[in-house]
Amino acid sequence: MSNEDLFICIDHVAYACPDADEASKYYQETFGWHELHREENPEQGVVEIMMAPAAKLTEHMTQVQVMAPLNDESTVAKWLAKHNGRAGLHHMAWRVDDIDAVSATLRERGVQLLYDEPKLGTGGNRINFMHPKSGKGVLIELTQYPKN
Ligand code: MC0
Repeated sequence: MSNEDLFICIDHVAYACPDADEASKYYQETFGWHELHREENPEQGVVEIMMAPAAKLTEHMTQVQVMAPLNDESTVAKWLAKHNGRAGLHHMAWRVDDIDAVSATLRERGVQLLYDEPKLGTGGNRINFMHPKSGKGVLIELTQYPKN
């Protein structure tokens, strides 16, 4: 794949906190942001709320994903514990058109992806993650929207 075809935009930046409802309320009341979507993802061990300054999502808008652990086994619970329970930025997600092709190209370039095959993400997206070592200290998610 050529470099131009790899990534579309920053889809979202993920904020990890102990209480997603409390954080969403703060975003709404203080910043006037909107909840665009929410769901629980048991496989990832999170409840997550997609938020934006606009009430409607436009094509390349970056959202904030407010997420909290569903249980103590969640990777996000582990991350919060490591940070003494303090909320903060957890990862960013880069939108791709074809996660299989992008993953193959990244692997050829020596990037370590966490899963052999993409897993289910928010809104039915197909997702994978680059290990923080491959993201220069940042956990980076790849996310592909469902194809019609
Ligand atoms: C860990 N590390 C991070 C990090 N988490 N670096 C940057 N950002 C993070 N969020 C670093 C640690 O500091 C450590 O570095 C090394 O990675 C190993 O960390 P660990 O504490 O020993 O933890 P592990 O290895 O057990 O797990 C880390 C790993 C895990 C990234 C593999 O968190 C994971 O599987 N994450 C992917 C799944 C995930 O995060 N799901 C929640 C979002 P040193 O230098 O000390 O070795 S789900 C989601 O987002 C979905 C719903 C969606 O958007 O659709």
